[in-house]
Amino acid sequence: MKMWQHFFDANNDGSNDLIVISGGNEKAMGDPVYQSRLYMNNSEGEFSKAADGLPQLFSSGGCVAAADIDGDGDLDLFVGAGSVPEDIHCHQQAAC
Ligand SMILES: [Ca+2]
Ligand SMILES: [Ca+2]
Repeated sequence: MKMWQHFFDANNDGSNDLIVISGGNEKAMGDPVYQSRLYMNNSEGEFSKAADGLPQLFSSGGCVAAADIDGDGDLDLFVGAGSVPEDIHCHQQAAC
């Protein structure tokens, strides 16, 4: 299992928050272990996991970046997909 993290200001309060994504091929697609996590900074350097900060997506991640894609002044997230565990498993078998 691999993890990627990125600090960005999710709520535009001047303090960087943290997103952590997971990827790999140890678990099947749809496994909750692939759910990305968002940790909010309380402006004193203490982070707490946001209960409903991100949509439920149980797919293997491969990268994460933040930018204001739609130009509304708020940062948007791009989470790139990693490998598809079932595809890798298939390619490892001669009969695929
Ligand atoms: Ca913040
Ligand atoms: Ca935006």
